[in-house]
Amino acid sequence: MITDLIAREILDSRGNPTVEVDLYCSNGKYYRASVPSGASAGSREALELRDNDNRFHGKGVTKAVNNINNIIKPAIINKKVDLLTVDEIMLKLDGTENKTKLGANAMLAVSLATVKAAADIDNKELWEYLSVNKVSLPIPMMNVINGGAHADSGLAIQEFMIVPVVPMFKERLRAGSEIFHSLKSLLKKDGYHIAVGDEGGFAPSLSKTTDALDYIVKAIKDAGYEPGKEVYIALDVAASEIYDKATNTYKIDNKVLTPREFLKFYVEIVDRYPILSIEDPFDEDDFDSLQMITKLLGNKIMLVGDDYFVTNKICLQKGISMNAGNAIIIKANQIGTISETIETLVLAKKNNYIPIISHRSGETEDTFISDFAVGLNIPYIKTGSLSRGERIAKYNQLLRIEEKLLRR
Ligand code: 2PG
Ligand code: MG
Repeated sequence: MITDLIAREILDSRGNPTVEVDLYCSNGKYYRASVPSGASAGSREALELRDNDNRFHGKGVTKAVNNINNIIKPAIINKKVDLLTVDEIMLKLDGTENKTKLGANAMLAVSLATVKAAADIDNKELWEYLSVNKVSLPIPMMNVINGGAHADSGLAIQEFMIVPVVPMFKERLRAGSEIFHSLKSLLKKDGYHIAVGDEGGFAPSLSKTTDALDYIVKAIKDAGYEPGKEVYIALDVAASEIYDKATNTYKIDNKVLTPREFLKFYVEIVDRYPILSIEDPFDEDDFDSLQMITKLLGNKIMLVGDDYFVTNKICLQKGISMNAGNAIIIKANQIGTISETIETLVLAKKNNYIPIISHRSGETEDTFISDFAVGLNIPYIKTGSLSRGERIAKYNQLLRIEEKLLRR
């Protein structure tokens, strides 16, 4: 039984406030969870409730914290420690389409803590508790060069990721680290800054997409791996951030491209580089262009919807009905509860959309997504670069889970 719930305002990896809760149960223990926050958030995401007052430049979350302490808590005290029960109570209490009453940040913190508690009460590891049948370690998509809204590198594309597909998670992580350090040496040698962006990737002042891609290919080779065989490249364009609605154009590489020209650009780079996936290639409202690129490149690479689908069944259903995209980013805070996140995941799998579990650019030390990836057999995980504690925490948790699985 749930006996108490305490919410508080903590800071995320960018130093902005976010929500943390401790959920107390009748076994005398408490379970802690905290929620992440995006910078390039999709406009259809559930509401992240912020105070918008004079504290923390308006980013305080005391309203969300108070909603937990004053509205959610009395409704779940003495209830069973059960995800569906708790989520249902919160969804009823909120009663809005976009979680505008309670805030998705408030709801997710409680939802997360509830699953953690339920797993422990069941004497299971979180990944084990979440598992349906098959479990697996995900392939990491590691964001080694940051651009867009995550860094002031000058690069239009938000994320340049390396994707080591070698067997064993441990070896994938090793490859990532080795390539990250090779890349650091290469950039340093050429006189670029090696400071890192929000997700721990480098933010060199490169202005051309292909320059960043060339550096990555070189770094993969320098570290002793074969590009296009052992290690691939993934991009998150987060195109809504470089889109100009008035002219229906995109700003990239000091050029202004129409959707058609942008499509041609994608075809060219996919031809030239070992690219495995492209996320949010066009503005989040332009499903037609997503449909077009899926038709053109869908049998070769993953076309991933993040801002397009926002982990929302209805948005994903639109993509499915149009054959727009063939993969989906799963971020629990886009929708607000774990049970809805699982529903969207199930819908994606049923329709052969490849799921990719993801962190946010503003993170905490919570490693829930690592367990979620393994337990729900999600093939890919995006959780940043090979630096910054909040990113590494997720990778380290995956190492521990792999070790445990090997000993079984
Ligand atoms: C994304 C994410 C995470 P943000 O766009 O995929 O990398 O960024 O959390 O800023 O939306
Ligand atoms: Mg994205």
